[in-house]
Amino acid sequence: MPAMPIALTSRLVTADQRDQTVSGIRILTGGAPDVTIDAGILQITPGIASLSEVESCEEWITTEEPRVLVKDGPLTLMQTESLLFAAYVSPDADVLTRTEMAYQRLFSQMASRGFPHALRVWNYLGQIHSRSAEHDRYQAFCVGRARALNALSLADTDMPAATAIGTLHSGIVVYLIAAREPGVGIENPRQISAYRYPPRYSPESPAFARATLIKTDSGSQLLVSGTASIVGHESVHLGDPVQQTQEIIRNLHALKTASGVRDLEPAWLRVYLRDALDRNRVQKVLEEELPSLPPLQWIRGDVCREDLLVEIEGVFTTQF
Ligand code: 3EB
Repeated sequence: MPAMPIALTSRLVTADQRDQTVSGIRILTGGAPDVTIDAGILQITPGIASLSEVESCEEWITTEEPRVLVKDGPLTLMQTESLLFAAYVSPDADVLTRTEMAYQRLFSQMASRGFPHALRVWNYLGQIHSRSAEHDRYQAFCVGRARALNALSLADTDMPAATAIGTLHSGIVVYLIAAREPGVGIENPRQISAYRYPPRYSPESPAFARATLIKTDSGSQLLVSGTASIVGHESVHLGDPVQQTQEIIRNLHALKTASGVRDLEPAWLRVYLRDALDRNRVQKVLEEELPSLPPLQWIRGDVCREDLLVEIEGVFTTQF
């Protein structure tokens, strides 16, 4: 665990709850990929669309002041005393090369600024299932990411929690939160670690951890990666959003147990649906299976395996 607690919190807020006195990142839904700076906040538009009636947005914030703000071509970043928030937006005509460039640029900034540990990374790209040569674009993305990270010899234990989702826009959007001290990578005993998947899913395995456990000034937080209906390395319950959601809840539960922290509960969850029409059925499963329903954000997104319909991520905390 980090020696010092990390001053990071995350939440879902509506427009009137936004607070200008904090710094961090705010994730906006709707619109094409873009990043703007609003005081100490990087406002990131990954190109995803909300399926919620009440528009809420995800914020990852710190009470620390912004010390460095940079906007330089595809890269935007903001640095505080103990955290680095960075985003990279680029065209995605050549996904493999562009992803490799994005990761090289982001991770070299992390290293040179003294924040070598990525705690959480999000990746969005358009047309995630279309094929170029023998690979689909998610696989090309995995190869580009792996090339950049292999060059840095990133240890398995330093893999960040991550998301990789397809959008209806074009472009690659990668954003991350990095720290001076590492979090603890948590793997799910019900699933093979993604970085050990057999090559049939991608010639280079996906480089991410199932979750990152961090210690913050308000207790332990488990930053949970996009979690799908995968057991071992196989997709299960093909075509059935209800059973996929039930499997995801088993995965989330196993992850929570594997973290070794007692009394963790979801502070909020983001649900990606391939098909907006599945929402009511998926919501019913969450209502039935979770002891109390946390704030939910519904997003239309393509899970990176074509046979999967639902993916859920979020943050579990000891205070709720
Ligand atoms: C999976 O478990 C589902 O490539 O960064 C989830 C989260 C998934 C992150 C990534 C992929 C990624 O394999 C897909």
